[in-house]
Amino acid sequence: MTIRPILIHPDPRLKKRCDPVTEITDEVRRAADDMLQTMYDAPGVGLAGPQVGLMSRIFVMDCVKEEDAPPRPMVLINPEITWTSEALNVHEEGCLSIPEQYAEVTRPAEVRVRWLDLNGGVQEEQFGGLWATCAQHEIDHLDGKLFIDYLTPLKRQLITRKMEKLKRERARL
Ligand code: K1U
Ligand code: ZN
Repeated sequence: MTIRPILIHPDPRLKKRCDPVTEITDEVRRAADDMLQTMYDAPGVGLAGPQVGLMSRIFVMDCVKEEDAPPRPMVLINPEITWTSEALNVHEEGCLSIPEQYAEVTRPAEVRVRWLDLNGGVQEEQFGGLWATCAQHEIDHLDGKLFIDYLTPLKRQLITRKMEKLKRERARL
């Protein structure tokens, strides 16, 4: 397993809609393993393909919060939201592609998601709490959307300028 570098906004790959996975090959399985390791190492609770330059509809997440609970690493391929609750939830979001920036985003409180697992089996599950927020955040990544796209243009511009500065500083190192 390899930790892959995480792309930082602004990057054109983070604005593109990803292609469906057509076959679950060893390459897809390796990418999923690497993505999980990269997510845990960051650390984060989710990670989507385009964040590591993989322009395919795949994301990983593990939103288990309890210290003593076992981890629940999940790999979701070609995920689709099949139902959203009318009830909304406001959650503070972060993004591994926009380090150290956080903002409140309003989204459906619960979602049902259907996806393919690594064996090609169809799975469907209803998520609430951080799981629901994270799944929606990650599916947005697959559609080229970032959480800052929900903010005012002024806030978005401010964060984008900070990220441009961060990237310049990192490039000088
Ligand atoms: O997609 C990403 O950039 C990952 C992102 C997912 C996410 C976080 C919060 C709300 C919605 C979606 C992150 O994991 S940011 C880091 C983070 O939230 C975290 C880090 C360490 C421990 C717990 C959470
Ligand atoms: Zn993100």
